[in-house]
Amino acid sequence: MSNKTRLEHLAIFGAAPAFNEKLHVGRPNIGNRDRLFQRINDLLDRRWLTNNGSYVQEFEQRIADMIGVKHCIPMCNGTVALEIAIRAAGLTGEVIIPSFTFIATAHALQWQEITPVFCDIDPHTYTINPWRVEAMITPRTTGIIGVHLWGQPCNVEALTEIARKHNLKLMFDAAHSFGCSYNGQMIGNFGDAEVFSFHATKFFNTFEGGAVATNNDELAGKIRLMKNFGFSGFENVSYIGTNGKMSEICAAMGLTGLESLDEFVAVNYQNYKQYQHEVRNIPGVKLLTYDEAEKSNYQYIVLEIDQEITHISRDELVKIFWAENILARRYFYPGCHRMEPYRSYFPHAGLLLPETESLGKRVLVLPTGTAVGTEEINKICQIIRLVVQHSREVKERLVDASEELIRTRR
Ligand code: T4K
Repeated sequence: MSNKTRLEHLAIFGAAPAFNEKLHVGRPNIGNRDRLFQRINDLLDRRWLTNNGSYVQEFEQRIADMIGVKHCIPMCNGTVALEIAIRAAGLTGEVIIPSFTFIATAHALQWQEITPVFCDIDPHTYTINPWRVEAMITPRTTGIIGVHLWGQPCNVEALTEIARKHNLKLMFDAAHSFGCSYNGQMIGNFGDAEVFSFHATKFFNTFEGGAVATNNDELAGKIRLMKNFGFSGFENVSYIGTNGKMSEICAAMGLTGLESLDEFVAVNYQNYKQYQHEVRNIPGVKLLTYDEAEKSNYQYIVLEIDQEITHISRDELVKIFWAENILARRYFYPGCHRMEPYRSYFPHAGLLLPETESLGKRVLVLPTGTAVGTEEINKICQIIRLVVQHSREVKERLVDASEELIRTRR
């Protein structure tokens, strides 16, 4: 890892990259391998690999207890968990969601021929703007799905009030929010249901996985049947269903990860504080802050670039990072409304989404988690400082640097 103190040291201008190996956003956290291998041996010995095995049952109990929710039903991934929750809750017609989210939120609806209606975000919290939601309600609207973006809770009270007033279902895509709280209560307890993702890239993972949390017994009953083809006995099917089951090996990974959860959060917190400290005096660069009075998993390091001040755009900075083997991501650019099929269905959706359009151009996500340490963060922030300090010169020289570099370094 070389030191970067002058523009000639930047890889985009021909120097060696800051890191020999690519530094990814979303490098999985791995718990205690011995414990994991013990569990894998055990499930192999027992020859019970899936279909509500004992590890899945134990995992289900552990996560429900941790969240303090009546039901937290493990699934094969977050997207299928969303699809099942949407179906079980009886959503049809149109459902209001933010466009500023991962595409799975929209696809989980459209996959079932429910129209996602894109609502703008609040410019301060970046979560769905409740004051804009009401304007999007039509006679076809059956629900609202808020997204606790990057672990930042939505304005749950306002959304609950709107849902109650208009007799709509309220759900939350809580893919980023496992282990987070809102007003002291764990995420997983709000709305009709909340959906977690335990994908490899999340701070807590089960390789692939997800869960639906709900305090509604009837809804939980439906979800349990639907994730297992609708079977309510060996030869009795009660509903249309699918295969949303979590496997034993995924639950083994989950149980092992839970034993290291505090450590994962502590590392994320430490990284977050270091990033916060290092970028605090860089003009035009703002780090997304988490409310430290709440529980948080600190899993996303989100930088907002104000180009008016930095004179360097978010995209130029990302280009510079990639040349250094720092694979910063532009989550969630360009917004679901600018991706297919929604772009074709609603070509003018952006007109109603000014904050979404604007935020999508300003933010980038940086590496954190147990794969990143003090030295790496130091180096990343040194590069930001160097680039912002010499932004005008960087900009001029960038004109000559090719897009090709990003593509080939991936
Ligand atoms: N709702 C929201 C709001 C979500 O953010 C997500 C998923 C969902 C719903 C759906 O949940 P799941 O069905 O996925 O459980 C990644 C994840 O695949 C996705 O789970 C996540 N959100 C999204 C924000 O990020 P991509 O397409 O950006 O992934 P990819 O393959 O580019 O990986 C990201 C980085 O992680 C790469 O730089 C490489 C690194 N990586 C990845 C994997 C899989 C590793 O180092 N090791 C690995 O094993 O979507």
